[in-house]
This record gives sequence, C-alpha cells and structure tokens, in this order.
Amino acid sequence: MSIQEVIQTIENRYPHQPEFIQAVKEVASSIGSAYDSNPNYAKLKVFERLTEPDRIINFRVNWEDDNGNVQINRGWRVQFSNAIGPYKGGLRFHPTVSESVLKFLGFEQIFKNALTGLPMGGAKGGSDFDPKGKSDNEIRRFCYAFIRELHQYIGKDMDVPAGDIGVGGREVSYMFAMYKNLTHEYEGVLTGKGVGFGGSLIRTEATGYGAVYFLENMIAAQKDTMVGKKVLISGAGNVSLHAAEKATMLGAKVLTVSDSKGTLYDPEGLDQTKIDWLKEQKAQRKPLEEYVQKFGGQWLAGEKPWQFDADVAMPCATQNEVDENDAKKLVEHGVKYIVEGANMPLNIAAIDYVREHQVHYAPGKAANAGGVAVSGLEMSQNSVRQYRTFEELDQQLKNIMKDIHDNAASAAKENGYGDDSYIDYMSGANIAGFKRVADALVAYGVLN
Ligand code: NDP
Ligand code: 2IT
Repeated sequence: MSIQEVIQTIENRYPHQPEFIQAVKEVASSIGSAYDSNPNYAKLKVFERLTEPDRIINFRVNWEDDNGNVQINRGWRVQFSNAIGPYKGGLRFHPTVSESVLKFLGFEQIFKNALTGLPMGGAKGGSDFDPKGKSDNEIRRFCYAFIRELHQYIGKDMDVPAGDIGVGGREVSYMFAMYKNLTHEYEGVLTGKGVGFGGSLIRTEATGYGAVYFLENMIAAQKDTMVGKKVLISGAGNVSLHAAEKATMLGAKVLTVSDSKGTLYDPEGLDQTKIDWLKEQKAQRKPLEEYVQKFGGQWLAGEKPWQFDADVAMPCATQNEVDENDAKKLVEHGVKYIVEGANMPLNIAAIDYVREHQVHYAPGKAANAGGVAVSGLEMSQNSVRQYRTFEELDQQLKNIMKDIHDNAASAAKENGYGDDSYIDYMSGANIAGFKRVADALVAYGVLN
C-alpha cells in the first residue's frame, strides 16, 4: 500500500478523528523519498502498521467530589508502538481530551522519542477530567481513581506515563503513590515524580529549556545569537514559563505569555522576579491579568500573542492554536523563527504559510523533545538507583537537543529538503524519527 493509500484508509476509517488524521498527513508529507529508498518498508507495510496503535485501553473513572457526589470521567491509554523501547508518553487531563487527540499525541510521540536517541516507544493517555475549579482533595481522589484502573497496564519496562496539560509533579506523585500501594513495588513506572523520591532534577524545566536550546542551535546555524532577540510565547504553563525563563537567561527579551483567557504583553520584557511571580500565580490558579497591577504592561482579554513585532514565536499552549491568519501576522511582524513548545500548535495551513515565507520552523516532535528526553534519563536513574546532578543533567539535555537539531538538519539535506540557508527541520525530523522506528520493524519481521 502506498503512503497515499494509507492516508485514504485512515480518512475512511476514522473520519471523526481530525487531529489524528492531521498528524499522520504531516509525517506522510515528508517521508516519501526515505520510504521509497528501502523496499522493505513497503513490503512489510511499515507505515500502515505505524498508523494503527498496538492497542487502546479505554476505561471509566469513578470518583467522589467534596460534596459526596459520585463523578464519572473517561480515561484512556493509547499504546502506539513499543518498537524501540517501553511505551512512553504523558497523561493529559483536560475536557477536550478524546481518542482523536490522544491518538495524534501518541503517534507524534513515537517519532519524538526516536529522535531523542533513547530507548522509548510511543504512547499517550489521559482523561476528559477538568482540573479547573477542583480542590486539592478532589484532584488527589481523581488521580488515585485513574491510576487504580490504569495500573494493570503499565510498568517500568512496559509503559511509563508522565505529565502533560493538567498533569504536573503533584498529580504524578499521587499516581505514583497509588501504584506503589497497589503493587507493593517501588519502581520507575511514572516520570516527573517529585525530586527526593525518584524524580529527576531538571525534568520540570526540561521541555521549556530544551525548546530554547533547540532555538539556540537554529539561530547559531544562521550565524546569529539569542542576545536581544524579541520572543512571543503563548501559554503560561510548565512549558511556556520554563521557555520564558531560559530565553531570558540567555539574553532574549520575552514580551508575552498567555492562557485560555487572553494575552499578557510586557514591552519591558520578563525577568526572573516576574517569571517567579507568574509561576506562583498559575500554581494557585489565579488570573494572569493581576500581573498588570504589579508590574505594568497590558492585558488583552480573549486575544492571542501574535500581534507584536518580534524575532521568535514559541507557541507553548495547545494543538491548532496558530491558524493561517495568525501565521500571516507573525510573518508581517518580522518573526524569523518559530519553535513549537506545544504539540502540533500550528495547523497545516499555518505550517505551509510560514514555510513558504522562509520562516525557520521547528516542529514540536523535535523542539519539545527535551521533556521526554529527561524522562528517559529519570527512567535510567531509577533503574540503577542513583541520581545525577542538575549540572550533569542540564549538559545531557543540551547535548540531546543539539543532536536532534543536527540529525534533523542532516536528514533534511540528505533527502533534498532545504540547504544551509534554509533548513527544513520538519522534513528532517520526520525522516530521522521515522527511519529509526521503521528499521526496527523491518528487523522484527511481521511482529510489532
Ligand atoms: P500546562 O497544563 O502546564 O499549561 C497549559 C497552558 O496552555 C496553560 O496556560 C493553559 O491555559 C493553556 N491552554 C491549554 N489548553 C488551551 C486551550 N484549549 N486554549 C488556550 N490555552 C490553552 O501544560 P504544559 O505546559 O505541560 O503543556 C503545554 C503544551 O506542551 C501541550 O501541547 C503539551 O502537549 C506540550 N508538551 C508538554 C510537555 C511537558 O513535559 N509538560 C512535553 C512536551 C510537550 P489555561 O490555564 O487557561 O487552561
Ligand atoms: O508530549 C510530551 O512529550 C510529554 N508530555 C512528555 C512525555 C514524557 O513521557 O515525559
């Protein structure tokens, strides 16, 4: 079956899964020549196999709210591929979670994890549970109930979940505790645990820091530096605020962050005091808007951050947050680099537009791989029962991000996509990630 026929099959079989179809098409658009270069890929139906998850676990989660009412949510784990390591990927708690969203995230995770060079397969999971407005006790009861069901399907060498939207250190620690309680085993079954009882240093910071390290490499490839670059960031969660922190440390000027209510614009740029305040404010789920009374700047209710002059844009909130109109604004306002901290934040029309306008574009599966990379380092630290220092792990994260950058750049060039002045990171990342997994499937024969 040709790649085009695989897409046709997916579209016919899953017409109600637009996010999943979008993610498959994006990968398919790049891998044609690499696919044709090895006849075994077609013979063993490698792409067709990779577009159908190994399995999807789907379950009900019953929990009790603070008023004693029974609440019911849906839970999933999409175990997409364990070709090159145990299933690995985050858990998302958000009302928009659906099978389509988790399949797109799990599919992307296969190639992202391959790009890290570490032994990790691809998975994603989560629930339509909405953490907003819930008390700490409700969050704890939900996490316990969720993992009480999921625990039978995960394990340190089988499937290792972590955080994503709505799931951070607190939630992972609750789930880890319940897993330990149920199995009587202390093992590295989840990553992103609290530091001090199994969590790795720098895991919390890793996705945002890693995305900025990737950006630093892109800018260096154009013989320029981060110093003085104006940066627009969307989101105000884990990825956004750590991207803002590292960009600021490296001398860039971060002008915006945002959330589902609107955008905060500070023409003076963020500094560490402001970032610490933002972290605290979000941890307490208080409004971003209150920043203006304390530090000045402007609050733009209901607006996105793409309307200001800048050099760099880092969408770090959620999928499809940047459409073609937003892409036009970014180009109009002089943005030369777009680095996806979020997964699939640009829709297909936006990607086409920025690439046509020669904006240097780093797809999430390459640029945000620092988080899962440090998760991989947490797994290895748990296995050998030793911890590494912050400095050691930060250096490893930098090295991994540089390797992903360089491997994506060379895969692009080798396959005829772009040159030194315009590196096609999207094609390069898709090809490099795909080949690693596809070669494993070929070696295995007809098994997964
Ligand atoms: P958080 O829950 O910490 O933060 C999410 C942020 O995005 C919040 O500011 C939230 O605003 C905003 N947001 C979420 N959904 C929407 C929406 N539908 N519309 C507008 N704003 C929205 O999540 P993370 O920072 O962990 O994740 C952000 C992105 O990064 C996701 O795409 C995730 O998949 C990706 N990612 C995360 C990794 C990690 O290690 N955590 C690793 C790699 C990628 P509000 O608070 O108002 O809802
Ligand atoms: O999208 C992602 O890469 C994550 N949410 C992190 C996954 C992980 O296992 O650390």
